[in-house]
Amino acid sequence: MGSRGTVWVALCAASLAACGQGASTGQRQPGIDVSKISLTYVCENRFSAQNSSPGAVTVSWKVENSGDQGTLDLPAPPSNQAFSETFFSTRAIGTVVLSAGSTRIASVANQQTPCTTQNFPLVQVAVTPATASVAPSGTIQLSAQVTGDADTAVFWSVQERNSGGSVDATGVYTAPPTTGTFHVIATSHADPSRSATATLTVRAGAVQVVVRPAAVTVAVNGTRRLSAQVTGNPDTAVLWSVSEGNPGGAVDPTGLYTAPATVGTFHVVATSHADPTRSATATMTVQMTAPPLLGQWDPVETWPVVPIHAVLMEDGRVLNWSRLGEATVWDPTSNTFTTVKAPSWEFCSGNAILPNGQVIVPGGHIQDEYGLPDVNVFDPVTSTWSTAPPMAAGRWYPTAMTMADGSILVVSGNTADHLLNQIPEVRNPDGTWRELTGAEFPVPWYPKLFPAPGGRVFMAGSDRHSKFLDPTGVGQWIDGPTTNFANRDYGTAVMYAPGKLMIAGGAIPPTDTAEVINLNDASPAWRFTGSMNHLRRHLTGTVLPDGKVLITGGTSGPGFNNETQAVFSAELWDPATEKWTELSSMTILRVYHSIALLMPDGRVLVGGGGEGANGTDEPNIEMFSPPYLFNSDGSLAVRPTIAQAPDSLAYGASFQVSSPDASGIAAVVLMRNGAVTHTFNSSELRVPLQFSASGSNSLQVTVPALPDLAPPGPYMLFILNARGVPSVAHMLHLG
Ligand SMILES: [Cu+2]
Repeated sequence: MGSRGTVWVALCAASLAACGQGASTGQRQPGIDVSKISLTYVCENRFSAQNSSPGAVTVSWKVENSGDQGTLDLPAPPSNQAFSETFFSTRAIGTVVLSAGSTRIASVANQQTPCTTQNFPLVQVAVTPATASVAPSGTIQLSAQVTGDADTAVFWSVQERNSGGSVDATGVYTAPPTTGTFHVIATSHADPSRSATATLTVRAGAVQVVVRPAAVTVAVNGTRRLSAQVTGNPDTAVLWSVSEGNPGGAVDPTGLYTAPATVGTFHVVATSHADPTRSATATMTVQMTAPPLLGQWDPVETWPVVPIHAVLMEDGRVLNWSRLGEATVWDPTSNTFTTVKAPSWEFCSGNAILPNGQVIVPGGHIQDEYGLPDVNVFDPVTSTWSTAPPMAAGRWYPTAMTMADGSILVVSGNTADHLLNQIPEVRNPDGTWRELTGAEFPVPWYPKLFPAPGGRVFMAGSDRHSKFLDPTGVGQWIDGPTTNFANRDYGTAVMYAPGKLMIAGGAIPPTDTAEVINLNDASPAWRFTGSMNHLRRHLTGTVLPDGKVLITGGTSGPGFNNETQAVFSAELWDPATEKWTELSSMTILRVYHSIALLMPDGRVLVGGGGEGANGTDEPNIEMFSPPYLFNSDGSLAVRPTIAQAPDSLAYGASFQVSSPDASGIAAVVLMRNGAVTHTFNSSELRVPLQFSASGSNSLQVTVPALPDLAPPGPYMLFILNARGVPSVAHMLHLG
């Protein structure tokens, strides 16, 4: 309130007329000194009542000749100013009369002056879109912009309550099954007297069909999966067909196209079931040559639990846990599982890896949106959990990450009291916690946090306003650049090279856009890179040792977790060309609560999904072998091998890697072991190393001097040949 008071005083000084001089015409009344109360017109339908009497008073207002009225509790003046001011809005336009009981205090006309930031630099809320049409039971993402206060949070509500549909905490509106006109309200958290309304017309509108990809090149007899998106009708089914009939190939009811044995250009049509007059077409170019290598998915493997959280430990085993069931360790060498019951319910916690290789799990689950302050640590050497000193308050949906000095930063999440935990906390290397009270801020759940140059931390979303955190002392957020797309709710983010980030997908309805930033630049700025082949939400990005970014999972459909439009194909982004290549498709849909994790053998574990948001529970994984593991004819590539390398490295050290393939090595990289949940791996980093040949069987390699972009902990050392084929990793410890 203090900042708004300051603004108001400045406003009065700048414009006496706007401060309602002479507006106070009341007379003394028992109990209330009406001369101490005045009324001011501000702008639009906004008025202000000022109270300079020593105590709080209650007054009423009404718009003359209308039924519009209300009461105001005017607080006593704050200690640092002569009056308190209370703003209110009318619905009717006319002269407003302020009264105490039956005594008239003041009146002032609505001058119908537009509000501008000059005459009303206070909290203001806007909602986009302000008007929209949506199909019955359909969904639409609304967004709210709050200006005039650092606290830009809003509360969402539907004016018509249940009969008007529902809106979730992120602004996703779900229409009722009936048609009508309804209103969704965004109310400022900083100033609950401020709100904005979107008007939504629910009607069975014109059906729209979209097919992705719209153009495909495929080899003779090859296959390619297409997807269709129907909007404007709750019946999203389509009928697939090939315009040219059999000579043009075949398409099955799921959109899987099989090319004919002859070359040519053909057309696959998706026709709306709800409205057969609406359709969309993909153009299929069939050629003799084999398609580019698309990677390979291994068969589905059933797991004891849904891997919602997964951490690659220093010994190559994967610690994972779910909502239901107990935490489990998977040993990929023996394909066995060991149950390791955790001391707390760790679902929806943060996950990170300590410099000593132990897994730290801050926070956890009481019930949906209520978080534990518990901190548990898993030791891979003994395969046991231990409890550690708790945080100051609970955290449900926080992000935990390891910083350059080895301390653990935890940001966001809900407390045990169902409040957003706005104070970041740091676990010092000695295991004690300190609160970053100088960095109190309503950071949305599971923020995308990365180490940044200079010991800082960079937050890359999921909202548009990226920030730097100075974690020293009591901490401080420093505003960073704004992203180009909207809020990437349940999008993904990766650091594919030191200081270089990509964010992709997310939002409702989902986006196919991706953006990059280079934190090493003097003035880092987000810019769009190529867009993915598919719209994706609940996708997971995984950095590969060659620096390319693998995207798996997600859905193209609207709503929070739309399984009907899950995306099965993987995609690969090449930082050299900034282009995407669509890769082959997995078997199981992977949306909310699915994960992806780089393994030491260069494959990517993709699994999970479900146990929330009406999702299908998927206690299983699929291993993906990226294209870099194959020759161009599809046979397995011969991989370079590491004969010997150190088990631990110090910053700035120079070390030797023995390899019979040393002369053909083109890259040596450290990949930090991953810890992944909810679309984001908060531990994985890729650190290319300087190296030179040292004889024909050895490489001389240099470790970065600083931990800024390579925090201490377990890493995978890969060597790659000139074709980009990676070795199996040698696991080691940095720092
Ligand atoms: Cu969750």
